[in-house]
Amino acid sequence: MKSHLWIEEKHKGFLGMSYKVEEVLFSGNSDFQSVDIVRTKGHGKMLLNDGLVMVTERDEFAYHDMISHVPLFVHPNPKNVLIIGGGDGGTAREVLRHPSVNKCTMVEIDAMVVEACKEFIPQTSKDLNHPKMNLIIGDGLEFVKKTNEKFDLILVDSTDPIGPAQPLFGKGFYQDIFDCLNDNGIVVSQGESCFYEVKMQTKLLSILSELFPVSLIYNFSNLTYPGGLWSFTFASKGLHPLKDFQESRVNKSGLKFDYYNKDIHKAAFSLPTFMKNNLAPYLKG
Ligand code: AG3
Repeated sequence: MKSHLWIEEKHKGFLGMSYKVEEVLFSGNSDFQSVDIVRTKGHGKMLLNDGLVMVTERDEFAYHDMISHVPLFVHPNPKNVLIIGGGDGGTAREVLRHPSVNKCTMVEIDAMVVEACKEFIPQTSKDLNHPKMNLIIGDGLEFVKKTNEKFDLILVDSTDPIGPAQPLFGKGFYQDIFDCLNDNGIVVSQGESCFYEVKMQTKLLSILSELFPVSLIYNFSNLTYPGGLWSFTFASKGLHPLKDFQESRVNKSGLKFDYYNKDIHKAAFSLPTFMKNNLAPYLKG
């Protein structure tokens, strides 16, 4: 049946972004959050957690290209990758395209997100059963505290810092991340809106800059996160995202991307002046 519904993400009590819904595919409440998948008229299928847009088929490529290929092309030989969160599977899908990666562990707290995406959004979830995948339903915070495994790359693919993801923006978590990264390891994290979340970005970067010799932030734009322009933080034990970027590797890889390319890789680290001014004390490397 054709629906007459619109869905609206309400952001911070002062902004609404609404989308015409053609069909509600899934609605559930997990132990952690509400999980909805709807088919929209303009953006394909859309996943929302607690009413916030996580993924749409139309623009997820921008986010998933930029969280993964930037660090994967900076690290000279990424083999062991850890994703915290990322239940929709889009980040894993991109990581697994790099042949150097021989294991991709993903620790997602919410089984309902994984199951619902497997059923309704194969575009992002299609590789979650890949033989190189080690999918753990569990708490990422606990995992990095307890694991003895070392990773070349950790990608923190979280929701906003409210609800279950809140501790993923704290110092204890990043200390544990530091400890389970290899000597030339990199951590890239979902870094929120540079317009609406200045405080959060400042806090996250100040934590990263206390722990890591390199702490930077880069931007990409998409359609469905509030404000459109969005950020990832980049922190490492030494590798620099521009100085250690061998751009010829991108073409040599033979991989094709709809958002990422060697020019956007470099441009993404050029920041608007207001961001430089806000974040200057914490940009290192
Ligand atoms: N992670 C969520 C990014 C933040 C979206 N925020 C919002 N709509 N208010 C996306 C997960 C993709 N794998």
